[in-house]
Amino acid sequence: MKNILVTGGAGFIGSNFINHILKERDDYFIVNLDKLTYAGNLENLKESENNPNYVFIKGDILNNELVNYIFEKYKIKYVINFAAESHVDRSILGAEVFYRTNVIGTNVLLETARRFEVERFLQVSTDEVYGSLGPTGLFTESTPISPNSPYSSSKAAADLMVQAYYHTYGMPVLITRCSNNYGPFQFPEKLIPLMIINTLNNKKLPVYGDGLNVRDWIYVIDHNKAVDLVLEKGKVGEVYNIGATNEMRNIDIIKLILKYLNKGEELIEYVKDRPGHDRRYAIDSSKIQNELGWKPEFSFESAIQFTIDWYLKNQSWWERIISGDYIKYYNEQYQNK
Ligand code: NAD
Ligand code: TDX
Repeated sequence: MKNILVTGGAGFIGSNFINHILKERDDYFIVNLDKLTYAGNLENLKESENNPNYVFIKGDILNNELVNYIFEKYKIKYVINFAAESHVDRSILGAEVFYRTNVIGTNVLLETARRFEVERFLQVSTDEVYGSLGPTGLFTESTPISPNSPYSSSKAAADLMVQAYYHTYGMPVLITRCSNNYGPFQFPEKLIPLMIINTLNNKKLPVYGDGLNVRDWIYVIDHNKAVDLVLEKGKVGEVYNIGATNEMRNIDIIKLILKYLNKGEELIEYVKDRPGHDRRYAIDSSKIQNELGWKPEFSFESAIQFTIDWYLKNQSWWERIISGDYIKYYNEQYQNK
């Protein structure tokens, strides 16, 4: 049995990881440490909560004593660090918590993992650490780090720290850098779920700037399969880019959602641009494909339809979210645009 600490497992990607992996494998015992911030939601884990190979602990990765207790009690040998403040717009409204969780929190995990001599420590990073691309070219693992938002700078800081622990202490670390994810359980502050839910509610669809910014989209299960593979087979000290070669302009995604839901384009509203808005992300994932044999399995055409249908079928999941603190955030983020 492999005892794995998964942090941030009640969020979008982490919960999909746990639900998927517990179905696929019986050799993992997963301890999920999550603070349950606004983004953490135990409803995402209903199908896993009674699994004998799973335990949930509510707590903060910044809590040294708690983290130490978990490593000791559960004899943790593997760590996957998904826990983070993850939304760029929120980092622009208030950056401090991003540096606390994403940088210092990662340091607490690294230090503890070092003391307990873990076998693998996987840091879940993002393509945003590379900054922004012009109209051509792709991010490779050797593209220099050049983050532009408080969020991406906090993720880049964590990456550099993880690499320093490899070089200084010989810690068996791995870093994955994935492009934009979509799928079930994504918090509706992010582009795709926000646009689906606003469309269903006949609310305006706020497009930042000219709507021509490009993101490279990957279905969350493809990302998680890659994370699992890197944990098992990745070479320590290395970075692996993850992406599905699916670049799209924001406005085209929004139009696709409108069309699928049979709504008109009059809902689209161009608003003030995001400050420092990165123009284009695009991932070269040939390293993980050639060295570890990973490749994306889901086509965008079918997985985006599945995702929209999921939000249609799971209205009570997102209605509970958008009736709470979300209203305050939404008004602050979008009121003066
Ligand atoms: P999310 O915001 O949906 O979930 C984050 C989770 O972390 C939540 O459950 C939250 O409660 C938990 N958390 C936050 N602070 C914590 C703390 N101090 N202690 C313990 N738990 C804490 O984020 P996500 O979209 O699932 O992203 C997961 C990871 O993947 C992040 O590290 C993010 O940077 C990275 N990533 C995300 C994307 C994407 O498109 N969403 C792409 C590439 C990389
Ligand atoms: O209301 C909106 N209007 C809009 O035009 C929102 C929320 C977004 N956008 C644009 C901004 C981006 O160009 O859509 C694009 C995608 O925005 P987000 O969903 O906020 O994602 P992004 O900023 O690209 O960052 C995401 O991908 C990398 C995740 O949030 C990060 O956690 C991940 O690291």
